[in-house]
Amino acid sequence: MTPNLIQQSAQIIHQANTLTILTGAGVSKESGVPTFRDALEGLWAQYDPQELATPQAFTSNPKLVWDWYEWRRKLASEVAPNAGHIALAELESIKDDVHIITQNVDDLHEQAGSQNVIHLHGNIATHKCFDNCRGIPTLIDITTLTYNKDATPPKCPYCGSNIRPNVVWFGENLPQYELNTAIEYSQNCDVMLVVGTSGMVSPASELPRIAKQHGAKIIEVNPDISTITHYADIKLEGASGEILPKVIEALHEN
Ligand code: BV8
Ligand code: ZN
Repeated sequence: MTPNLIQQSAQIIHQANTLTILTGAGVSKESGVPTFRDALEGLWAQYDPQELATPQAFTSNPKLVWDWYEWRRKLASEVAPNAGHIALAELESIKDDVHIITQNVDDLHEQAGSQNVIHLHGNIATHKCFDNCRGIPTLIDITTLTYNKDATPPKCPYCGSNIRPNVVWFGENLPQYELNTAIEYSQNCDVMLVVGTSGMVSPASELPRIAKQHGAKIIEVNPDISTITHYADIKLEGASGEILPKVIEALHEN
């Protein structure tokens, strides 16, 4: 990928008043978090992620789905942010008015020092009552519960229903505040940096389109083609952990 594209991207970011960043599983790949389509190993390999990540799957086989999330939660708790996360956190310190919107359920952006990250699809490290018996969401700290690890999922201490991960499943609405804020940040940015997403899942996949329609420049970082690529102004083809530090370096030269 030509250094010139890095320079151009740094120039555009340097001139931006408001920068919105949308990330997907690709930004966490170099930390060792499998992308959504890769997160199917071992006994889950025969399942389609969109089948597992649904309220129907949890209702019909709570243990299978719970254990899949426990495997992913444990993995996410054992890895560290990579140079891509760190570069984005640095971008927040270099420029005012930078907003990060993520589809990821890990907290690697926060671990890298990013503030006010909008999690569109929830957070795998927190849990709630499946029936939200005490209001949406009825968050439950499972570390305070004693339950038999083999008889998973644990039960809600208030109503006895199953406890589930505090993530957004397919067919479920996104949390209202996060979605409205993400749409606002997409409508009001000069530049949107889209990092490591295939752009296959809506409404997150619509945010770059909204930004483009509102006049923003779109810079995409991805080693592969996504649904955003054809309308991106600049495509930085490669791994975010390698490319984003170079963009920061070029920004310092600006
Ligand atoms: C909703 C949390 C209203 C859980 C997730 C039919 C047609 C169109 C849409 C629909 C349809 N039927 C239903 C829908 C709507 C549906 C949807 O979009 N389905 C798709 C699959 C067709 N959306 C929903 O259901 C949403 N809710 O719409 O509510 C509603 C209600 C009722 C009925 C209808 C509508 C809820 C969606 C949220 C689901 N939860 N995650 C969990 O994590 O388990 S989605 C999950 O998958 C992730 O959060 C993320 O959003 C998505 C995965 O996408 P990516 O992050 O982009 O990851 P992916 O693996 O795809 O790609 C990785 C990319 O990284 C690749 O491009 C790769 O090249 C790149 N990469 C790899 N390495 C690197 C890299 N990039 C940079 N550096 C690297 N090193
Ligand atoms: Zn309950």
